[in-house]
Amino acid sequence: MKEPVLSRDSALVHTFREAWAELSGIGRAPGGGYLRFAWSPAEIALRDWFKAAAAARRMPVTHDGNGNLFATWAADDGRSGGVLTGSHFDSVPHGGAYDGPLGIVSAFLAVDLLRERGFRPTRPITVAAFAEEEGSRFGIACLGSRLLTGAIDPERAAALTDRDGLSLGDVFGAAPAGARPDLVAGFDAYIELHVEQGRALTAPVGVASAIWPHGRWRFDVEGEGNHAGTTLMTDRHDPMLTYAFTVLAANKEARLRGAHATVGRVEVTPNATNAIPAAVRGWLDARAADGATLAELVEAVAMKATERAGRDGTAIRFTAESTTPEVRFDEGLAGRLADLLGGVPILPTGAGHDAGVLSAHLPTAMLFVRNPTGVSHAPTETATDDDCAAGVEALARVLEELSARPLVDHDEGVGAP
Ligand code: HGY
Ligand code: MN
Ligand code: MN
Repeated sequence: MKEPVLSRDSALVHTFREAWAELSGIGRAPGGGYLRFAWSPAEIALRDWFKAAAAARRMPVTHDGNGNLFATWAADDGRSGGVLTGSHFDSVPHGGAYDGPLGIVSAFLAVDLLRERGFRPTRPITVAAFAEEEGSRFGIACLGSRLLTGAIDPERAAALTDRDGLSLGDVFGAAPAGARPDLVAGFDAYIELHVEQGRALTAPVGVASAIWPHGRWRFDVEGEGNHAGTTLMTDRHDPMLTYAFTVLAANKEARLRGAHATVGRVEVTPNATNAIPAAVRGWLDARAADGATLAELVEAVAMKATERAGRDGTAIRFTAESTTPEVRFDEGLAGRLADLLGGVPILPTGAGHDAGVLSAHLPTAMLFVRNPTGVSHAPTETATDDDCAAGVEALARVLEELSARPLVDHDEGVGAP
């Protein structure tokens, strides 16, 4: 793979390193990685960083009533529209440093780079921080961008509760604003830079072609709580057996289909060493290259788990909590950006992003920054400063291109020539 013509000048690497250091201590978890749940003190500190970074660049900050923040570099002639870029601050529990924040820090640094080069936007450039992308607190992935685009009802969102029973409405003090078509329609395009979350990208920067369809299915297994020591084995209705079988079935059915599945979260009632559980609740994360395979995978797991429950004398129920259809990014835009960046790779991802939600509403593209180990959603997630600087350079070029030669000319409301 030829290395793309992206400057890796040491000044930019140094600038990135300095900016990155401002965030790297925020939300660091004692057990490793980061704890940056939406609206937790750590994520609020990152929101404060966002506001300070915007103020330092004379970029007014607005919000959409759904927890999403926007900082805008206005066009000299006051024109509206323009390019939206950004990502999210929130993390999975003990997640890595780069998943999300890299896209926001890179966006502000790209603005700096363009200003240093004397660029003046003919269309605004807006940096966004989307709320609750991981769904680690309220269970729905991309909650902020789904609210913004009307992909989830604000009343339903307000009723979502976290593991302490606090609802989004409690956090917000009211129902979120919900769909803001006025805001979304104002942008010409959305560009999200994100650390790659697999090992497929072998160049410093790549462009996304698609996001695999994926989702989260909660499964509740009801059994019969009893004494761990005195209950005869033949008298037991142990939901942990059905749960364990479901986990193994998910792994097997995914491998059979070249799909991905795991159960990373479980709750046991009463969760006591010397009691047969009364109930076990697990969450299946399943993903596949196409929707039909994903549906078949989940169907197969549910069927086998239900058969097993019959044998265990338990009952199992599956509930889809958060599903995301396949996203195929605009091929023309992806190709145009890959060419602009010197012929960088174009590749799909199995990870969900706010870009996946926005892509249903405006021309959207993603830039990936190489992840040398492919590890993500874990403390050891990493990217080199060199590659991150190449990402800033790439994003600056893309923003300049799309701000100077917009995809949609709001004045005439037609596609750019
Ligand atoms: O879970 C995902 O795919 C993303 O990292 N939120
Ligand atoms: Mn993530
Ligand atoms: Mn992410």
